Amino acid sequence: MRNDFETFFQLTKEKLENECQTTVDDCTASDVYYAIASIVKNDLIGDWSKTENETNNKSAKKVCYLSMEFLVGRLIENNLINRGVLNIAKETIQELGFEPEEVFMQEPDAALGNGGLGRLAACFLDSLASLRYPACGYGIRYRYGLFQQRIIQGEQIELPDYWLEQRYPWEERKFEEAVSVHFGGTVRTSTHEDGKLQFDYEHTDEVLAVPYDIPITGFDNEFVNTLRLYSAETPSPLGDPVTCEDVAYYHELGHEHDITQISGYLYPDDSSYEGKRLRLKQQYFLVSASLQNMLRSFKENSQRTLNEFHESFAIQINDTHPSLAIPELMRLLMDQERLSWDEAWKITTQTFAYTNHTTLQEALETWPKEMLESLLPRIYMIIDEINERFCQSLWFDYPELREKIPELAIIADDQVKMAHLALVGSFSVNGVARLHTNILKEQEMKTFYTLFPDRFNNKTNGITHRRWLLQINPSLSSLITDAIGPKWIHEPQALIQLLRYANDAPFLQQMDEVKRENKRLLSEYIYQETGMTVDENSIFDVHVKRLHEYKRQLLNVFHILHLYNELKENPQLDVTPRTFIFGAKAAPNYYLAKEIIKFINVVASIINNDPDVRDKLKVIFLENYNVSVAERIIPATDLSEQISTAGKEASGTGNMKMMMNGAVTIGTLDGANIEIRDLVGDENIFIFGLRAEEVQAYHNNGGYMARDLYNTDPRIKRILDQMHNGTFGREERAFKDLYYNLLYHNDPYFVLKDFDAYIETHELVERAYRNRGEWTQMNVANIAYSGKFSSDRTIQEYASQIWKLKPLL
Ligand code: 26W
Repeated sequence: MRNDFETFFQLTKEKLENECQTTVDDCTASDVYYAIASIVKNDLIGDWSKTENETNNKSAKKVCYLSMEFLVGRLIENNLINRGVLNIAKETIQELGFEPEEVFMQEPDAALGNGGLGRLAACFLDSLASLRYPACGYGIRYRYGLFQQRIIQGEQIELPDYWLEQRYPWEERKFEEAVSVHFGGTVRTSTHEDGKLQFDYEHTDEVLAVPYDIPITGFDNEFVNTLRLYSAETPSPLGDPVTCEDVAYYHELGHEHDITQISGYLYPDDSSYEGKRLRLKQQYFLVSASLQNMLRSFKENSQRTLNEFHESFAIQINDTHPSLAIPELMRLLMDQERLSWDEAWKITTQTFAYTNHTTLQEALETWPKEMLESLLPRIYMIIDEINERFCQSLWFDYPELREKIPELAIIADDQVKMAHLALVGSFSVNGVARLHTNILKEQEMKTFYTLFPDRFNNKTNGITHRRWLLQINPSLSSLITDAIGPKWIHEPQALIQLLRYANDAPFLQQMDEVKRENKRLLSEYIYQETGMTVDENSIFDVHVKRLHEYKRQLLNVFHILHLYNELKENPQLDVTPRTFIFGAKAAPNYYLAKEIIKFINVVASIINNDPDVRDKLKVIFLENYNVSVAERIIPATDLSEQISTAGKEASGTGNMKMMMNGAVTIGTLDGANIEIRDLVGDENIFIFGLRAEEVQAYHNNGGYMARDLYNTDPRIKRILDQMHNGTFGREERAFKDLYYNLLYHNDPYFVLKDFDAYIETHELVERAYRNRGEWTQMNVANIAYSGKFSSDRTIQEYASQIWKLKPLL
């Protein structure tokens, strides 16, 4: 089938007739989508079970990636590329009278994540399969993904994302592999005839965890791993409730809702922890189902003994959200497999590895003791024992740390600190960029680092270049392949060879044309979505990521307002036209973030309707920013805004996607921006602002007075006064809370402090952009050095340094 148009077209025709009950002449884009997805699915099924069987037969070690989020986006195009049939599929679609995009966009985004953490998990799965590492992603099959965002009169409105409305062609329901997860109830302690203590978990509420498997295809390698997403359903003694008639019985019991809502919706917070009971149920549901599944397949397939469980499985917990996996494995090994505490603990601490993704205090999870105790009594008992033994080992083995025990304890002030549990129960703890890992070692987890120095390691994030370059930017990809050959697709570090073309005028010309065409395509999308026309020759200055104060979308708007005020004063000002593009969802309960969205949109409506400036400045807020929208914006970006307060953005991954598509970064020395700068050099990036250690110094010693800048910098005074003196056509004191937060809460993210440097740096950007040759050379340099930021490099590091995993060759 691979490279034979006739066969593919014929297959499509049959699918349309047999599965979509339509014909080549009457089919819709949706029919064609289902037909092609079905062809690809059928084609990979064989490789899917072959991968599974080979992994088991060779009892190859497997990594299990536990995550509450997998921000997958669409799979159709990714799977067509990985299975090597994209071109013939496109030809077939055109032959049927449709545009490929028209068919691909029939697939809903699987938006089962909030932002960076969730998308990283999806990129990792793509790299694991493409590098032939046996792996399985474990997550929750939320019926509602991250909310759909609508901007109504400048304000964010959230709409439910019922992504499973239409049949989702990639998933396989595996009812036969369902397991039960137990909540509540009581623990009866007794002594077993083998003399050991016995813990019987009784009177529990039972929930059925039904797995839905999604194939994760490798690139051009017949390797297919699995993403297993669990759905919460009411246990039914009569077999699969979806197939058997007698479900009514449970309906009237009425607790069906309590059960099914466990996989109802994704919590839309990406930085502030909310101690919601349902969220805790979701976390335990995920880890118990996953571990029961691993233990079952271990016992069915492995020749190893339980004490060698960690030889068969490495389990990565994606932030603290799945860290209940540690006490759950202890429960299963002791209560089910009858191992002793020490045997179980030895296995557990050789199996788990933990990744930290944020140092924001408000994001750190601490569950109330009584909530854990009532919902998961046996798990709480085990956490309590882990804590007891840990504190005792501190007392006896580290007398110098005795006064720090309360600070290090897992349970303190009736709160269970999930980060401490993850740290004590894992053999590896990694940060996601060099600066972030150093901050963990020297600040956030300083004492733990002195305790367990060998556990700490850095794994700088990465992105899959197959989606974020090859798929979304085919014109740039073929230009690169024409220049340096196709090696980069398998070995992204080969992109470095592009440096040979940095002074090759024809190549630079073609690079320019590629970017210009991508900007034209995005302009069309912007017009279609917003009715706004944008100037393709303007600088596309892009700021797309979740809305959070530390990501400083506000600083970006202050630059725009500064330019606006300058132009209003002097309309002849010679500035290169700029199109500012924003995309950002705010957590629904994050008031200030929603105020910033409102502020951006008010500023946009003023500027875009002001005849004095609108041919020089345009501000676009693209609603419902998600994976598919990012795929449209990133190839067209000139300037990538990565302006977080230094020390706050653990890594960032959008910065890497922009770099790989030739965009030039304006940013602070934060997260992975530093490693981008280290590679491209100061001549190919625009760095400004406070360093992380300077920000930390202000936190430790004070000394920053935002109001002084208001009183001394007339540009800042003017902008802040405009913020609430009705300039923006809103009632008085419109954005008073943003205003007060800056002046009376002393600007916690140093927006005013970095204002001057930011403005100056944008002037440097202005100058550089005017020199087209120089700018295009900067694009080439950024692409050339982006190979390091492929998640293939990241995964190879995890595999060799943490998971001790070998590819299945
Ligand atoms: C409990 C609520 C909650 C939910 C999600 C708190 C924190 C999170 C995530 C850890 C937030 C997140 O996505 N962090 C981002 O992770 C990326 C992948 O490592 C990094 O690149 C980003 O810098 C980091 O903000």
